[in-house]
Amino acid sequence: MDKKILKKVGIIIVAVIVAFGAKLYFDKKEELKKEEQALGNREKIFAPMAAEDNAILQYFKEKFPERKVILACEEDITDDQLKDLLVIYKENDLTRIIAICDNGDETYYISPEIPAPVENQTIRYKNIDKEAEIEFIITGEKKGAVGYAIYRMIDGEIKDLFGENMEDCC
Ligand SMILES: [Ca+2]
Ligand SMILES: [Ca+2]
Repeated sequence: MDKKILKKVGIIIVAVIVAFGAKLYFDKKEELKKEEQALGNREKIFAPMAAEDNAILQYFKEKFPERKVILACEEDITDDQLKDLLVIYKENDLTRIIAICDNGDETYYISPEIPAPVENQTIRYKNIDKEAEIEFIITGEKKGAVGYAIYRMIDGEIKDLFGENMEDCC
């Protein structure tokens, strides 16, 4: 091979390496962008903490002053167009979840409580079967053990429909 050709081949190799490097750089940037979007979506996926002046939250605090609210999230969980409230709270070292439902006549229905994860709790509302009552997914941890379960209000009770490792984190 003469020197001219060698030089051309050399230039092409360098160009390929530069292009490849640039591609890696942009791929990485794209990846970071996606991660950022996922983090932004996190806020949208998980139900936010109810406002301090939420009427049901105030009712709960007045009725159960000994219960420390960890997470309270508003949603209509009884499919009657009236907003209800799921409250995860701590009382005597026990972490529980309870549903308080608006009866529509300035009274509230209080469901029996069930065990809740002790740390890093999240509530996500999603009508999984796209029918009637909205389902809710509760996740959490206990000493690093992660669990979750899907629930629905049935006959005034929080019913566990499906779950995994929930007993390890409650
Ligand atoms: Ca309701
Ligand atoms: Ca449903």
